[in-house]
Amino acid sequence: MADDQTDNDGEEIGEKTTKHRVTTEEAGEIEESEALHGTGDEAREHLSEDSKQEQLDEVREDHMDEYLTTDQGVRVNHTDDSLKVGERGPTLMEDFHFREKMTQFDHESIPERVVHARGTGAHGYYQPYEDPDLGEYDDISELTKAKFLTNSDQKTPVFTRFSTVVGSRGSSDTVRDVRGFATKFYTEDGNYDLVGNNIPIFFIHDAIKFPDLIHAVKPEPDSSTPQAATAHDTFWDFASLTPEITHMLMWVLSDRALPRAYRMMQGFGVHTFRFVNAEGETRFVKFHWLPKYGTHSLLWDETTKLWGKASDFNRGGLYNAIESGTYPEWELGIQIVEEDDADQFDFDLLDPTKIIPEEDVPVRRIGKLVLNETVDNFFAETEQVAFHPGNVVPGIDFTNDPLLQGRLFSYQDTQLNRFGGANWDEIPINRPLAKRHNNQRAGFMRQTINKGKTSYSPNSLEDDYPREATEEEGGYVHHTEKIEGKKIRDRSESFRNHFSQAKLFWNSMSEPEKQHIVDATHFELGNVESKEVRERVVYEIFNNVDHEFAVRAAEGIGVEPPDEPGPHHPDHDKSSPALSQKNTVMDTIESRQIAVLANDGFDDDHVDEVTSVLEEQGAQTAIVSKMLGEKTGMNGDVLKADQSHVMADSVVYDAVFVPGGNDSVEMMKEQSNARHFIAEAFKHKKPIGALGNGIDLLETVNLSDTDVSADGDGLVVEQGVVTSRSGDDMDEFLDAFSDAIAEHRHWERNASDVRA
Ligand code: HDD
Repeated sequence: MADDQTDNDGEEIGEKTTKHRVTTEEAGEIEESEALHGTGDEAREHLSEDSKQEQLDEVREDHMDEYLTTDQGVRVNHTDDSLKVGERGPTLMEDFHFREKMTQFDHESIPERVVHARGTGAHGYYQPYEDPDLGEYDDISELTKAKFLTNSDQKTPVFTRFSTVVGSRGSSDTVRDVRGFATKFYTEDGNYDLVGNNIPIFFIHDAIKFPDLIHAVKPEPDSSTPQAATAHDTFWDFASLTPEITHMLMWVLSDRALPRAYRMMQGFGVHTFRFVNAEGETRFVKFHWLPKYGTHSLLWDETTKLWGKASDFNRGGLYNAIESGTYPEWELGIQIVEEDDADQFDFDLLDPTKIIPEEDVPVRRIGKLVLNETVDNFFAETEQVAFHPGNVVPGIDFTNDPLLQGRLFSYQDTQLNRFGGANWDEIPINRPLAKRHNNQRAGFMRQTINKGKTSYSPNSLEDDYPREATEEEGGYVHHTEKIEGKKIRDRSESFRNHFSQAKLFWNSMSEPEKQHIVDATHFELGNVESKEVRERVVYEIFNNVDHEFAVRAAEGIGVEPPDEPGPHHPDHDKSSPALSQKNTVMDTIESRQIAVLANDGFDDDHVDEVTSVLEEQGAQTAIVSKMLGEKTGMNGDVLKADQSHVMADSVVYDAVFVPGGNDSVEMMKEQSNARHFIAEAFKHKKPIGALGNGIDLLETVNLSDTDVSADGDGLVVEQGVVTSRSGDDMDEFLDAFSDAIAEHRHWERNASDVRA
């Protein structure tokens, strides 16, 4: 078979793949047989957006109006006491209900994922663009024969799981970490898994280093601390000795590692993959997910508070967005490189620590992903979903990226550990919509009942079914590539430039973004006890990226700043605007969370108008009061408080609005929690709106000591603080407030005089 695949002649390969069975004489018989058994294309299911849900419906179960039963279906008449000899006597072995209930419980947990244990997922669909106006549409059937990427009439059902990498299953969502972004497409040609991250590159070149990387970053083996954090000796020790990690360090230290929400982060396939078209021509491709709501981040200070106040912040955010009908959405982007152009870059396309700058190869937007359905059962769906980068369909193929090649082994293997057997692909969430027939028919927990006598190939007893498909019939044929070489354990010279793109990243950051990276080094390396490690990171890694960066990092961590740039520092001032979050989408407030601070006596008109206009634009508002319960406005409107100050701080919201209303505002001026709410929102550079004497609450945080003024009768807009004391110019106020929210943060604000 290997010989067959070195031959690029499609016709011949097609013939050979069916060599055991299809003789010309038998052709008529097979055609007849196909009609009976349904292997022909015409018999393929036509998928719709709902196909996966319909398949899952077959196993969904609702217990309403049902009796409690044992697993054997016997109705249970008493589940609160075990069967005993006398009221105070020992429990009896014959209590089958107790035994079953306890055994099931004892076996409820499965091993958590060794990485990406903490996550959440949702159902949705992918659809290629049909209308060029919706994106930079090209008919990409010239590039790939993958039907789910080219047939714009079809919505392919998907399941997407987001995750953090390092923390265990119960860890906090908002830690500094890479986020996983894995999507399973249930295509008519079988399952395709795009198992990516929210950062376009990776830590290491070769999968053989993955266990070292993960051992270094996980809690240290003696103390088992810290949880879900890179800020400790072993990670930075490994990093300081592994210069290929440099580019990734810059991303992980940046705001990208603190996404505001899963729906507000990019995704990347990371590796260079290969597209194959119907003619067998191939091109290199990089995949991008571009979020409709922009790429926005939390501030470090917010994340640490969220660990306590809302440790499920990202998980809950995805669930609530979907349940409220604000569906998370991404465009799928591709960067294409012709095979002949692969050598034009100053890096190797097979090196997973490099991006292709978007300014060099633009991202073409070819379709959209919409997540519109939450799961019914977290364990059955999100925990049991099993991804594998090796799950590809015709039209998509691999490259020799050594990280990718190693992943192709690891994922299948890890599922065997998680599920304890090979039949995990039969679990409903993993089951493809495309028909499955093969000779794998046994193993733990086998669900399918395969009929027939034969489970081998070739066979003559059952007409050689299930039979191989030719390429024309949709059979997957691996890309033919001529490879010659010596067997060596080494790394390509073309992988050895570790610092150039790290410098590109640093150069591309706005000043606040640079400051956040520096602040992150102070926390991360500040937590490293070994001075030697701290020094090595500064002198051998950071100083070979950018001298100024290295000095700023050194100053905060008790390391003598270097005198001059490191010997390998790249002497270029190139930048890539696409890398800065400053240039992300800022024209929508859809899915933003706005707190409205109101107590009894609030101005009903202010609340009514502001909340209805913001919600019309897709934001969600929540009334935050001192206590839960009903609040009555000055004109008699009654509102229910969604949150009390004890429950929710400003860190949970994107913006805050303070309506007027004497009693309401006077009460809040006396409440330290309400003042803290405003001060913290201000410090975190969030948009703040206030009408009427709501402005007085803002004054309690010493706005006058900052550069921001709320003086004036009419509309005043300054550094994201939008006020109007008269409230007469409501339309202008709403426009300005909405623009301020769309901007997300107001970096120009100097919040250092405000104590939060
Ligand atoms: Fe991995 C899980 C993404 C490198 C081995 N990986 C996992 C998940 C994501 C990624 C999103 C979670 C899937 C889910 O939600 O169930 N991994 C990546 C990316 C990488 C990468 C984008 C680099 C480009 N991974 C990588 C390497 C190896 C692994 C080099 C090993 C050689 N990854 C695994 C794993 C996991 C996994 C151990 C744990 C759970 C699982 O697979 O299903 O096999």
